[in-house]
Amino acid sequence: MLKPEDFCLVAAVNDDGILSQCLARSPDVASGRIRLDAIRGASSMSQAYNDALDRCDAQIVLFAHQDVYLPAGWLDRAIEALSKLAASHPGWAVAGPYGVMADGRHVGRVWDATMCRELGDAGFAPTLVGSLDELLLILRRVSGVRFDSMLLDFHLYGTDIVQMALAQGHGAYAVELPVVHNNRPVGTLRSGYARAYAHARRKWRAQLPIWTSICALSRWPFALWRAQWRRRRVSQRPDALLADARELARHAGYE
Ligand SMILES: [Mn+2]
Repeated sequence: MLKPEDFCLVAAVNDDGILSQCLARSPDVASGRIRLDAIRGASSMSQAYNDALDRCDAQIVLFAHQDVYLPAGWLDRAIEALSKLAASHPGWAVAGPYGVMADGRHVGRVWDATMCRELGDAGFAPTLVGSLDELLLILRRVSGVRFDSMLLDFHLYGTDIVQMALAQGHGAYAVELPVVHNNRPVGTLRSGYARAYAHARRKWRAQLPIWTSICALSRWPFALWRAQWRRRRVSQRPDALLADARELARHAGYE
């Protein structure tokens, strides 16, 4: 059985206001039950996350966005769910509350502030996925799986680490551990995202197509173009959060 000391939480932070209104306000973090390692000035997410992995010795390392809120009781639920996962799927290496299966179907349960609704449904068993949403990645240190430090930018590292875990013979699972993603609209999938997409397409060319929560990685980037087109009217990302994280958690019934 896991214990609270077996967990460490890592976040790359570029807005301390958002951190304090979301992730740092999560009851398990505010009480100090989960240690938080906040990284500032990261040059790429995979580099920042690997550095954080080296700085702690926790068995279970949680990598979360600064705009994620862990509802009250989350750590106890995680201890139970991940202990069960280790019993039923001993080869698990990566997990998360929201993912996409190899056939493109989504599985998980999170409240999404931008969509103003819950994504996914309650009551699913741990499900093998080919990609996990980067809002929260749960890594099991004993697997030896790490982020690819060659990966630039701040995109597609969730899909990449899942594919690496699978390639190394481990499992990656969506588990029912709902959180609030107090996100703001993403204005563009050009520049940084398009660069990461091109890299991932080359790296995983033997596995394509790979479905992600944004669009499919495929030999021809039609899915990327479609996703870019759908976002053509999304204006600049707003500076302020759309909602109060704790109110969303209560509204969702998560606490
Ligand atoms: Mn986010």
